[in-house]
Amino acid sequence: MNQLNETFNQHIEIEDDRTGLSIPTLRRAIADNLFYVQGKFPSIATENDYYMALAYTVRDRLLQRWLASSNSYIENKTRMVCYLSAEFLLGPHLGNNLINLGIYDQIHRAVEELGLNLDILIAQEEEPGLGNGGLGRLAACYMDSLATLEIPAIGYGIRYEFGIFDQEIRDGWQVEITDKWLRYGNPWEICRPEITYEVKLGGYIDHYTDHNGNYRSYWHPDLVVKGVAYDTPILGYQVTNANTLRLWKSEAPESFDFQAFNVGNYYGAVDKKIVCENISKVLYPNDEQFEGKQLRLEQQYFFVSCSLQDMITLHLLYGGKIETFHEKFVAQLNDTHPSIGVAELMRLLIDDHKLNWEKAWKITTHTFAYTNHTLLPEALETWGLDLFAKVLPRHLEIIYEINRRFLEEVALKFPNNQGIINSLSLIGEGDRKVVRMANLACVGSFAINGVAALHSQLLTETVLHDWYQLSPQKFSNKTNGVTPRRWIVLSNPRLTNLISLKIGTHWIKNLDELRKLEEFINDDIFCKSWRQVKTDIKKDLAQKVKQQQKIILNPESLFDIQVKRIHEYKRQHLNVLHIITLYNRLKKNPKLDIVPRTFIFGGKAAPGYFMAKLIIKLINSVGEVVNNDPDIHDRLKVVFIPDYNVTNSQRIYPAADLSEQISTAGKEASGTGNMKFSMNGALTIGTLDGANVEIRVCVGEENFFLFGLTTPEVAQIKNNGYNPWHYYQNNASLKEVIDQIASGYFSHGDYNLFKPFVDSLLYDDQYLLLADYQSYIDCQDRVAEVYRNKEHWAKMSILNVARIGKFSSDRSIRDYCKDIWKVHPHPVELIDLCPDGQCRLRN
Ligand code: 26W
Repeated sequence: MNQLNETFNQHIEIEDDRTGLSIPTLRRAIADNLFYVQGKFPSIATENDYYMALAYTVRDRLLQRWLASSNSYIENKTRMVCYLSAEFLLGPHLGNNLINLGIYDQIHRAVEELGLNLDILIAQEEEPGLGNGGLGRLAACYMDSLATLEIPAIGYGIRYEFGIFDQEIRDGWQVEITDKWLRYGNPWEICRPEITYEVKLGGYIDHYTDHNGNYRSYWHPDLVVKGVAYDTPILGYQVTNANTLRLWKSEAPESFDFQAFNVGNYYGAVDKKIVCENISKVLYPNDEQFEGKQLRLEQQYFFVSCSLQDMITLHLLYGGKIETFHEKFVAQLNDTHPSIGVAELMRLLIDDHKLNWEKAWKITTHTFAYTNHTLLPEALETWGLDLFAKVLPRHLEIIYEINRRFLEEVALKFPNNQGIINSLSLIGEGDRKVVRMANLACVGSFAINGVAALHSQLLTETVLHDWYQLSPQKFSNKTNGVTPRRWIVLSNPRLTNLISLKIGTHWIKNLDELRKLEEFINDDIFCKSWRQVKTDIKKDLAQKVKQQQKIILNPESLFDIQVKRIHEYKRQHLNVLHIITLYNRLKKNPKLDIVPRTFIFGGKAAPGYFMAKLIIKLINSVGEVVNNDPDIHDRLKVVFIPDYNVTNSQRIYPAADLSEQISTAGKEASGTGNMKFSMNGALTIGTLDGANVEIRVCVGEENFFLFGLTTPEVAQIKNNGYNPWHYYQNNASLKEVIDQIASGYFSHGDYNLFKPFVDSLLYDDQYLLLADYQSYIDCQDRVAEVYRNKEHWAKMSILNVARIGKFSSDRSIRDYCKDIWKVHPHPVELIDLCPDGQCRLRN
C-alpha cells in the first residue's frame, strides 16, 4: 500500500491512462480508479476496493474496443446474430478479460508492484450465476467464440437480481442460500436507462376495422412493465471485436409513481411496482424439469419482447425497412424458453408495424432458428391454455391463426393422417389443453438442430419425428463446444505453459493444432512434465479441500470426478454403487492391493427435486463412513465439494484423472463437462451418450473407457419389460451394496432414510442403474489396472488433449455461421477514441 502512495507521487509519462497497456500506465490507472471510482485511500481500501479499481481499469480497455465494434457494425450495417437465451452462465469476468485482452502478465506485474496479489483480487469477484447448467454455460462459451471469430452478435437475456442459489451442505443435506451477486456492485455492466421498452401483460383484445378496411386488434393490457437494458461487453480473444450481452431488468413504468400520487392509493400502486420488479427478480432453479408457473411465462415473454423490439428499433434506426428485417438479423432460440418470440414477432409486425399476415410470416420464419437441448419428456414446455390466455391473450389468437393455416398445409401434404396433425398441432388436446412451445419453435424456425450427433439423430426419430417427416431440410446437427480460453488457458495455466512451450500458442485460437502434441508422445521428459503438472494441480485442489472441509486427500491417488447438476439420469448414484463395491472389497480383504482413489462430486439439485437431494445426502453419508473407517486406510476418499459453480469448476476440471460421464444412453443431449475434462487431460469413463460418442471417436477408442447399454439396447430392455429385481437377485456384490444402504449402514442405523432411494432402484429404476452396474464395475476395474502404469496413463492423457480440437466452441460457432446464420466475420479496427489524449476535455 505504501508502494501505491509512492506511485502517486511519481510523474508518469502518460499514455492515455484509460486505454494504455504498459505496466506503469496500468498501475497508474488502478490507483486512479481507487481514488476516483471507489473513493478510497490505499490505507483504508479493502481487497474488494482494489478488485473494483482493477476491474474498472480493465473495463476502460474493454469499452474502447466495444465502442469501436458497435460503431463499426452500425456503419457497415452488418448482419447480426442475436442469441436469445433465458440463461447466460458467464462465470467471473476479470481473469477472462485479462486473457482476451492479452494483458494478464502486465496486470500481474502492475498489481504486484502495487504490493497486491492478483489471485486474491480475482477471487473477490462474485460470479454472475445467471444459469442452471449446460444450456446457460453453452450460451456463455458461444458469446466468447462469436467475439473471437469477429462475428457481429448480441446476446439477449434476463438480468436476474438473484441467480442460481448458493449451495451449502449441512449434515450432508443441500441447503439453498440466495445468490446476492449484485451486493457489491457489478463493474462489468453498463446500465442504459435510455434504452427501455414497454411490455404488456394480461388484459383483453379489441377488434376493429381500420380506415383502410383492414381487420385489426388492439391489446388492452392489465399491466405494463418496463424493460431496462444492462450491457456487458464480451471481448474476443486477441481481437478488437467486443460484442454486447444485453440483459433486461424489469421495472415499473414511471407512470406508476404518478398514479400513486393522484389516486391516493399509495400502497396499492407500490404493490404493482413490486409486481413489475418481480419479473426479473430470480432465476428458476429447475434444470430439465418444466414447471408451469405464471411468473416464468412472464419472464420468457418479457425478455423476448424487449429483445425483439430492440432489434427492430436498431434496424429502423439505421435506415433499414421493416420488410428486410430478416436480412439483417437472425435470432437463435436457445431451447424453447424464448420461443414465444415467434408469436411476438408476428404481433409486432402486424399490430405495431401494420404488415399483413403473409409478409409478417415470411419475415418471422426467416428470422428464427431453434436449438433443442433435451429429449427428456418432463423438460418439454407446454403452457396450460387458461394461464396462457390470461397472460398473453393476443399471442394466443396469433398462435391459433398460425396453427389454422399450418394444419391446412399439413393436411394437404399428409391427407387422411389425423395422427400427424395431432402431433404437429401447436395446441395439445389431451385431458388438459396446452400450448406446445417446441411445436411453436419448429413451425416458426427455418432451422432446427440438436447439440450432438446422437442427440440430433434421436430428435428426428423420437420427439421431433413428425417435424422431420414434414421438413427434413430444416434439420441439422451442431455438436456443442466449449471455449478453450476459459477452460484451458484461464483455468489451467500450468498445462497451457507446458503445451505452448512445445507447440507455440496458436492452438488457443485454432484448437486442432493441439494435434502437434502427438509428436511428443514418446518424449520422456515431456511425459514426465505432463504428469508433474497434473500432480501439482491435484495438490492445489487437495489443499483447498483440506482448508474448506478438513479432509486430507492423497494427490497420488486417482482423482475420479463427477461434477454436474444432480439428476437421476446422470446417475451420480451409479458412481456411489461403485464406491461402496470397492469399500466392501476392502472390508472383506483389508490387505487387498487396490489403486487408491479419491472420489470427488459436485453439483446442485433443483430445490424441489427430492431424489436428487437424497442422492447428495447419500454421497455425504457414504463419505462419512468410508473416510473415517480405519480399515480403509486412506485408500478411498469421498468428497462432495459444495456450491459447484463456474469459479469452483475451474479448479476442478484440471485436477481430474478420470471424468465420469455415465448417463443412461439416450438421455444426455450432449454434455459439455465431458469436453472440459478431456481438454484438461482426464480420461473418460462413459456410456455411448451425447457427445461422449464423438469424443470417443476423436480421442480413439483405446483412450476412452466405454461401458453400458447402448440407446437401442436401453429401448429394447424397456420394451421387454425391464425387471431390476432380476439384476439384484443375480448379482451378489450388487445385492450386498443395496442391502447395506437399505439396512442403515450409512445412516447410523436409520433404515428409513434411504428407503425411497432403494425402492426407486428396486421397483422402478427408470435409468437402468442395475442393468448397467456390472458393466460399470468391470470397466472401473480396467481403469484401475491402466492407472497402475503411470507412463501409459500419461500417454493416453496427452492423446486426449491432442485430439480434442473438434470440441472448441469456435468450431461449433463456425458451423452455425456457415450452415444456419449465414453471417461472416467482420474484423474491427482499434480506433483512438481520444486522439491527442484530449477525449476527457472534449464534450
Ligand atoms: C423448463 C425447465 C428446463 C430448464 C432447462 C428444461 C430444460 C432446460 C435445459 C434445456 C436443460 C439443459 O441445460 N440441457 C443441457 O444442455 C446442454 C447444452 O446443450 C447439454 O450439453 C446437456 O446435455 C443438456 O442436458
